[in-house]
Amino acid sequence: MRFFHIADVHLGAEPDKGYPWSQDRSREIWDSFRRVIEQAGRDHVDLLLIAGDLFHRQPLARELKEVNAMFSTIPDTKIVLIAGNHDYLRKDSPYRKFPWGKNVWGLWSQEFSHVDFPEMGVRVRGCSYESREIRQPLYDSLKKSGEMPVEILLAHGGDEKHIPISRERLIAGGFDYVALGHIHKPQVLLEDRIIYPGSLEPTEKNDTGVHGFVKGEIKKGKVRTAFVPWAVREYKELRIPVTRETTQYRLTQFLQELIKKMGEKHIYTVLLEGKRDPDTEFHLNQLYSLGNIRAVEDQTRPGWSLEELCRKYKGSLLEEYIRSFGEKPDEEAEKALEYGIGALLETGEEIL
Ligand SMILES: [Mn+2]
Repeated sequence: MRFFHIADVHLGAEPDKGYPWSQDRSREIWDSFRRVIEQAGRDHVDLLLIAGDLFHRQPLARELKEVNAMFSTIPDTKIVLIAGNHDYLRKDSPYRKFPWGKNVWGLWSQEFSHVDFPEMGVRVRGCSYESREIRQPLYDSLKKSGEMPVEILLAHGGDEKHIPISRERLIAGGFDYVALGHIHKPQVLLEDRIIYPGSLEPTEKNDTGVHGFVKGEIKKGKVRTAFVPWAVREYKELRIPVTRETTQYRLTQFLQELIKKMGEKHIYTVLLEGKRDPDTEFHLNQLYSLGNIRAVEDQTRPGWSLEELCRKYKGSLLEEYIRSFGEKPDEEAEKALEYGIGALLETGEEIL
């Protein structure tokens, strides 16, 4: 028996609203989802598990129609889904009354329920969110029933406000596989057994790293899984080392080449680090056009030459101040020293 396990697709999300690539991202999230369905068809997957937050917010009826149409293209694949905290089952949720296709099962209740597939010897158990938050650790006391050869738990949560999860208790539950959702970074709690695939596509800047889904096979009660990288893009952080020699021009060149090397489709947060020439001021605005750049943060510190300063301001308060830190100040002291130098220089030469 072969399965795909996806989670946190967040259809309808508009990542990085206001940025030039935001609309593309909205579309890419839908595309990525459609491509998984197509892949499931090509791979003759028996079971597609969707572990909550398929939608970023309440789904619209016409969006469910779209999703259901995609599902109908893989009639031999059984699809089981639950609602997460983002697409929770409101009283009027279209999830409840939508006429799903024959191969689709929604566990539309906050009470646990299950669906059995006798031909596969598989039971899938789970529950949906009926509100934005569930603070009770609902999965803690859940146990495999023993009524079916293979039992899968479809679960969504793992933080304080969204069904807190205890790894030990999940393991003790004895399920053959726990298909988790909610945490956007892929995470294996127990190899081949209890897994967060992470969000299919990253949906915000903190979703750094690779994204995709889990594929698995259950043979004679033994589960084997593999992570499938799938997302079109990644959020990446670029740390740019700056020295006293770094000019605006060189910074621009360096960043341009780096983005080319790392991939121009990715979305970047740029951090400037190190010690710059105290006289240099970087024009951060000019860097944004070099790629999909969300933010540029200048964390550089002025690289004073203490000797030079002492020479230039000989006999002054500034020299006295610098000398007071001794030959080799530690890192803390050095920061204080730099801060002090900056402040003294700013107050003006007349008092120095
Ligand atoms: Mn969630």
